[in-house]
Amino acid sequence: MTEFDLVIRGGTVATASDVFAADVGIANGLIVALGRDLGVARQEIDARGRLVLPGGVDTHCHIEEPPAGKVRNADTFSSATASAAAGGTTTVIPFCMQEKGGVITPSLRDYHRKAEQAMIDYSFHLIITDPSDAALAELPGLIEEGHRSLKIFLTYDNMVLDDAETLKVLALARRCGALVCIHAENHAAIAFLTEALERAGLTQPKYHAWAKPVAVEREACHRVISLAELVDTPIHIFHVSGVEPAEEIRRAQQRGLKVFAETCPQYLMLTADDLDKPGFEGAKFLCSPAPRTQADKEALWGFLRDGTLSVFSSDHAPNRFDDRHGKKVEGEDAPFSVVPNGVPGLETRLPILFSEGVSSGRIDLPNFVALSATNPARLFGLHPRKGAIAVGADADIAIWNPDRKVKIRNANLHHQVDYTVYEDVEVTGWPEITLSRGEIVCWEGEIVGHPGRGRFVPRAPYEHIAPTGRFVTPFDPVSGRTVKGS
Ligand code: DUC
Ligand code: ZN
Ligand code: ZN
Repeated sequence: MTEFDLVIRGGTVATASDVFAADVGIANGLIVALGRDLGVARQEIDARGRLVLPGGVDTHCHIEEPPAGKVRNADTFSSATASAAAGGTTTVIPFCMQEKGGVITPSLRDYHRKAEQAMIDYSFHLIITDPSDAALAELPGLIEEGHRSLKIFLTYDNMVLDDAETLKVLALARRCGALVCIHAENHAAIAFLTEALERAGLTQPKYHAWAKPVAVEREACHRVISLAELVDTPIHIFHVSGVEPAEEIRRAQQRGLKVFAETCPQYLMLTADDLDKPGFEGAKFLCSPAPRTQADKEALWGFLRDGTLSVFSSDHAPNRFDDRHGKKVEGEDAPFSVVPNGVPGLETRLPILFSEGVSSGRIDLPNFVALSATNPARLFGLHPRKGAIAVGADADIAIWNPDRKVKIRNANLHHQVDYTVYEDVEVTGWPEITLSRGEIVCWEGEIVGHPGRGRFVPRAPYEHIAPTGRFVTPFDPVSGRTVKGS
């Protein structure tokens, strides 16, 4: 008779397609059996009345990035991954950033060293800030090593790529087999609006949303979709904030393009009004794209249900509020344009989606599993090892109490940021136990995993990054060949 290392007994298992009663048998860090009344185990978890779900896969989170001027990330790999685990997440993909003017390898070496303190498994996106010949020459080797996703920005002074640079990265990604992720906002338009607002003396945090209206995001989405279509490269659009950009994406998908997209908790929970708090308080909510309207918030659920937005990530940005290395880097009277962007959220991502989605009846449980774990794992080449409860998958599992009510309090979270934008929000449903490769890393809010147990997960070529084979003219500009049937 098989002896398991661990059996999770009596729970309700949910996958991206099914919900069923089963015990989960684990051996050597893997799921080895699913069924009723599994046999002997060295350790057991009683999961009666609980949901047994794949551990979350958070494919957009900022962890221990190098300082930007005086701004420093508050989290280390150790604190960020502990926080992720406490929130039911078992794999993260943060960002290794190319230093402007430099190549990528030194940053990547350094980032791998920092990540050795992770408590859960991880992979990396490579942020390309400067697609110089030297940087582009390194990329095929780095992609081959398993770094199969790149991120580019269409805004921010020190990171923006113009259309020609964007095309270069897209073409290389297609040649080498990598997914290009995009921060889509129109840089020149934002600079123009920011300057005009500052000239008019309108510099408080609430004007961040005026400098970045939805049109700048919609335009950039449309543009990058068009550029990707020209070279037939699959893309993934990050942090979609509302209806107009989501409609651009849906149109592209309906035309058969490989355009994928995500949204994040802040766009389901916040509006531009949150930036309009007394004093500097609004800076806590300042993120890009900016939070939109109540109508956008509500409509995003429809795009999550119909698959236009197939991934739900945190975009965890660990900037402290009351800190000269965080939101207050230039003091409390500083204009919105110098406040670091982003909100923290590794630990609250899944409780928010579960509570606002499943408990509130907006999405069903398989949809929750798909958005939080299975789809991101598939889209980024981690599936079926990650994001699945299936025989042979890593035993990355979160055991949820669907009825537990928790009032979110920053004091109870495990990140090193001094605030959450969800302070006092009550959620229904909470992950009580998290396992990574069969080891309990969080038990009832207590971190029991150790830093350094997480492993880098290299990614091989996979289906989502394959081109469609369709071109806008009878010529493929990447291969230089004339093609038929376009
Ligand atoms: N974009 C991100 O992806 N994260 C934080 C800030 C930003 O603008
Ligand atoms: Zn971004
Ligand atoms: Zn981000």
